[in-house]
Amino acid sequence: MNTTILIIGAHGQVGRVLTESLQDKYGRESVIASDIRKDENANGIFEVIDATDFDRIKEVVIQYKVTQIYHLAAILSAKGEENPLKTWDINIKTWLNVLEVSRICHVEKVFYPSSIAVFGNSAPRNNTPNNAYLDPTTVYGISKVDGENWAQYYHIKYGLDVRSIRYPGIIGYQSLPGGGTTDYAVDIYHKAVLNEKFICFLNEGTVLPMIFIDDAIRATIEIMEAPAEKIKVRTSYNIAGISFSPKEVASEIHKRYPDFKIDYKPDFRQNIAEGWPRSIDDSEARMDWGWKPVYDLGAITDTMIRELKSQYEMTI
Ligand code: AKB
Repeated sequence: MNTTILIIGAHGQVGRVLTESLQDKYGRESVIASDIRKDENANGIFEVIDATDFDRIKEVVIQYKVTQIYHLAAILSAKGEENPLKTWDINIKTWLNVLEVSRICHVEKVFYPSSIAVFGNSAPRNNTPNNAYLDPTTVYGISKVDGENWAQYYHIKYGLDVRSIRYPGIIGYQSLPGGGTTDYAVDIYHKAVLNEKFICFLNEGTVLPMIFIDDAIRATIEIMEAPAEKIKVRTSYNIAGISFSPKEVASEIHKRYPDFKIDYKPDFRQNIAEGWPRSIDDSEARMDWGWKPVYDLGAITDTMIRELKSQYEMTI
């Protein structure tokens, strides 16, 4: 059977880049990007889908004979705390809709993005293992733990091939993240390139797990393409890129922009970050389906600055 992919939440930080990568790999005619609002600049097939609407997802899946779904729509950690019940409702309802449509319509594979936000105060902070105790402190984290368990439930009960990874903070130049606790690590590069001072909402020493967008997209496609028998964890896999603090990014930026200025004004996101791991043990993903990150902080910084400079120069 031909592969036809539906991406739900294609306008987000991961969605935009993943859509392009999947289009390159499978051809434009095989990828249906969707989001809650229309994209006038969409390259390729685009459908408006509000993922809280079960019938609409089903309609698109049937219309295009979808064989794979990547469900990327969610409210992230910081934004989620503004309205916990709405966040719970949206994150869980959209996911259950995707699982149920996939079951009914015999979708072959489904991708679910989980997060380091599933961990809380009971997990070891350093080298947090895949199977650590999960007691998240944000509603986003709770919804991701729940979502992972639903993934496993659908796999065991219905044989649905759901695969998932726990993303660290993702750093990319193509689009801005929206509403996360790790967003500072993208914003800081924009300010550096624009020669503006950066006010960081985390303390200088707050170490968090991060990953460059190219590594995150590669991990996503690799887990989806791995033979089913290699996927031994059906909740979600830890993946690690690199861990660093705001001070360490700032010092990498200083090497390239000696006049770069940063101030630290921690807000409520500091508390969220303090409940998360400092580093991640991703040995199960490495062992089971061959995961390996490529980008370190120097390479991330070089790429971010080069790409953002050229984007801003183009808009001047
Ligand atoms: C967030 O900060 O909420 C996200 C995440 C780590 O899942 N980037």
